[in-house]
Amino acid sequence: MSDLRETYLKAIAGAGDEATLEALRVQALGKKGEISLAMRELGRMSAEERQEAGPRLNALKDEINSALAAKKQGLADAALDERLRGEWLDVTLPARPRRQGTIHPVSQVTEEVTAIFADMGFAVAEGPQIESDWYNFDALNIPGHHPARAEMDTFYTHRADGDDRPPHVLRTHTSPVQIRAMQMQGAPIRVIAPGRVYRADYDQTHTPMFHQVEGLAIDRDISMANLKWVLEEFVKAFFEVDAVDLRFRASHFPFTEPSAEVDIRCSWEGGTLKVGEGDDWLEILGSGMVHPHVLRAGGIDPEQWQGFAFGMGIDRIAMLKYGIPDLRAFFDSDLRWLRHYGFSALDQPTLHGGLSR
Ligand code: 2NM
Repeated sequence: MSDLRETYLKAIAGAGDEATLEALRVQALGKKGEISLAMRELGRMSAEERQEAGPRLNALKDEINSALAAKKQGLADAALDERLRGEWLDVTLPARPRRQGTIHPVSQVTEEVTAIFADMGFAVAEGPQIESDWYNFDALNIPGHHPARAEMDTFYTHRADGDDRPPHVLRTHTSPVQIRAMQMQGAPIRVIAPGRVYRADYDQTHTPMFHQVEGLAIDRDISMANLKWVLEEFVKAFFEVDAVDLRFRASHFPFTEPSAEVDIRCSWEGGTLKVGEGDDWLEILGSGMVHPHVLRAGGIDPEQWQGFAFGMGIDRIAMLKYGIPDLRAFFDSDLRWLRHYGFSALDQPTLHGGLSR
């Protein structure tokens, strides 16, 4: 019987899988197993012999059962360890570019613009997309009767029946963000306000939602000369050229006086845009000195402070820089378009790393 014990414990210890263990169990403890047969022999023994052999066989049966259970658990633990080793994954590794989603050109260009202006000391300001008509119009020197209100193709919200207050609007520009920034921060101030804006207009070059970035710099002694330098630095950095030629054309906006539209010298040789050379001019933004009424609406004393402001379309400068022909495709969510024009999540625009690669 001690032979039996040693044989089985050794075989169990050496078993490599569950099937082998089960075969051993049947061989020892099954209906016709060796130990079961030995137990059947007990009936033919004398009472004395039985008293001695019975407990020993029972103990052996228990011992083999425990050894089988322990080995089974050991095999399961080893299998799990093996699987964990095989499926090990470093979740801190960067995602594989291209097989994941891409950064939309509007997001990429917003980051580029933000990096350039941050380098010149401009902070980013944000505000609501649904605005009161005061922030969107009145504060910007656009009174109720002003034609600019009609020209803006504004989207209006509805008031409840009997509520006579003027309705809120979807902001038609990000200027209300700058009014809020002036009110919260006071002067001096240097901010840009990038974000979504809305106008009821849809054709080849207009979508009802588009993106703008506006800038505002207010201090005691700010002039158009500062505006010109800041815009030159911006255009050079954004289009990644060493020299640019800017042209200021007198214009009119209700919120600036004087106002100017800014063109950059360019060429369109072979259908591709080159900035800083050639005989063509490309309009890229509007600008001017902030109107005293606007400063006052922002809680800033126009006798003490003055500043410049500018605004441009992010979608438009994204098209120009990256050669994207159709504005409307920007917002179609077409995955093939996004894979073609989108950016890798790893391509973070920085001034030192190069804005685009
Ligand atoms: C433009 C053109 C000229 C502008 C004005 C302001 C504010 F709020 F400070 F008065 N922000 N942006 C501005 C000025 C925007 O967009 C074509």
